[in-house]
Amino acid sequence: MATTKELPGLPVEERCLVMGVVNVTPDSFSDGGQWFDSHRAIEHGLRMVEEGADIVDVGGESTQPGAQRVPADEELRRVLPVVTELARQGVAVSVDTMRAEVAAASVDAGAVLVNDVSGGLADPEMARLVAASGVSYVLMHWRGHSHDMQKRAVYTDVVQEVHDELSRRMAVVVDQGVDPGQIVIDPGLGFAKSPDRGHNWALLAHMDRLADLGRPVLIAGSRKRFLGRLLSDAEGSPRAFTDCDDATVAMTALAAFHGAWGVRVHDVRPNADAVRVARAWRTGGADLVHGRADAPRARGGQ
Ligand code: PMM
Repeated sequence: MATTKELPGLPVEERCLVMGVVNVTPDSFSDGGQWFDSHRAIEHGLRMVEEGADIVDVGGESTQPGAQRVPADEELRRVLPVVTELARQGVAVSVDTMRAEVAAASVDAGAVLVNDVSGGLADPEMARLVAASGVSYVLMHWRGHSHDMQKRAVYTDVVQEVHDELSRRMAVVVDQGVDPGQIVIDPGLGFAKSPDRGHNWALLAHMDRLADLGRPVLIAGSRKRFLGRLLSDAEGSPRAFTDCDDATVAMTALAAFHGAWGVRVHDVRPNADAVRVARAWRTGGADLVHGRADAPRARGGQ
């Protein structure tokens, strides 16, 4: 599985890329409320770049299980100032949205990646917008909106079904004009995947099957419920998501080692370290310079 893929507007590194998450929402399960204020969100995004984020993913709508939708104008109000300022400062900005209208305004404001958790299913205009703008596009496996998505976590063979559903979605968006070279695929960990039935782990274990689709793979399991479930205490109570960052780093190291194109994470610095360790391990240090990996901006200078 190749780690290096050129995608429009995005950095190219030999190692796995790190996408830092800024949820400009009052209610995301992983960091809800912390970055709801746009100034704080911008500062947080810039800090993540200093810590080693290659891309900053800005979202204005929570997609946690059970979440209700926010109106488009409110989503725009949340994300646009943050996208605009980060892009102005030279950050590779991704916009996490299911709406073509929000994606279009964000691309106009400088976003280089549209991260659509619905894989084009939530908004029939999305594929055409992505095609016309030529930006990179994360196409995620999705079976329906968050308010009832866990009811759809029913599979006979989760790896095969996610593979086939992603393949069909890719064909549809390509038919609508998207160039396959714009697409990153994502198994959608936690989206219509049951933490009780091991769906997320099966997908991680068989990431190579998804890579067979011929496009880079993004792994976005940071702080998700299946990690908390894995690390449940002796009484069976899940570990709080706030205490799952170490497990996230372990997942990042493994995903990077096994060829993920990128990881989407909340706590950037340790994950930026992990992708460098994975790269050095995988290559036996062949591309290190005097034993050094590439440094994040603040640590190594420009
Ligand atoms: N998960 C969330 C939000 N955006 N984007 C992609 N591509 N893949 C994901 O799995 C994904 C996403 C929800 O998690 P959060 O509350 O931590 O942002």
